[in-house]
Amino acid sequence: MKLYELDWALYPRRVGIYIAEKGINDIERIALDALDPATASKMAHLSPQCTVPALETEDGTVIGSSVAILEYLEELFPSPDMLGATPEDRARTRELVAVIDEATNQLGIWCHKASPIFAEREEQSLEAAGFAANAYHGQLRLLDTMIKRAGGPFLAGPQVTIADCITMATLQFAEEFYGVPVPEHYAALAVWHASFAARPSARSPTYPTPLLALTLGLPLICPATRV
Ligand SMILES: N[C@@H](CCC(=O)N[C@@H](CS)C(=O)NCC(=O)O)C(=O)O
Repeated sequence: MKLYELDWALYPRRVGIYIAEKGINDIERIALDALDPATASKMAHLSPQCTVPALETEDGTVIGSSVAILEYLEELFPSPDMLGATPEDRARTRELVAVIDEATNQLGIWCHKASPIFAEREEQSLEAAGFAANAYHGQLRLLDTMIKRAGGPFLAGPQVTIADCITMATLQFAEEFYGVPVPEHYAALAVWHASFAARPSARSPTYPTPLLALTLGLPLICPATRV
């Protein structure tokens, strides 16, 4: 199997953190270069989504969505279980994934509409970005409530699930690439984040320095007003 990725970018990090947690060694990792003009056409050849991560399976099937990749790998490598042992546990994990997926979508809109890194590619709108910034924090607030109910130490309860990997990827990318911190007053989320960030799977990647010059400081350009 081959995993095509930008090894520092948000959605590929979901899979990178998962692979490290799971201890999978037999996937060939192919890192693309975000600064290489040829990368976009390489992605376009991989899948209709034209994005990474993209997993090419042994029979040549290409899976072009991070959550589908994680669920596929769970089927191939069921141990340790990172989805949930019962239908109810699996529903709980998927519920968390839906919340953080929506948070990630809103973070994406916030960045695409306000960060200078997208200024030449997309129409900018501080109004749209501001709505998205608040919606991002609304999803984090919801996650905070869900964590309290699950009782920890992980998002869905006693075991690490794909929801932890996906959430870590978003919070880490928001903080380290765009300068968006995890609000400390979402106490359960902040405690979970501090603890999961210390795991070897969550070690910070190296970001392309020329990009950081454009991305860091997003909240200074367009702050969230309802945090
Ligand atoms: N829904 C997709 C989103 C993947 C995605 O947007 N990946 C970004 C990197 S983090 C990408 O490849 N962007 C390339 C582009 O938009 O041109 C998934 O879950 O995998």
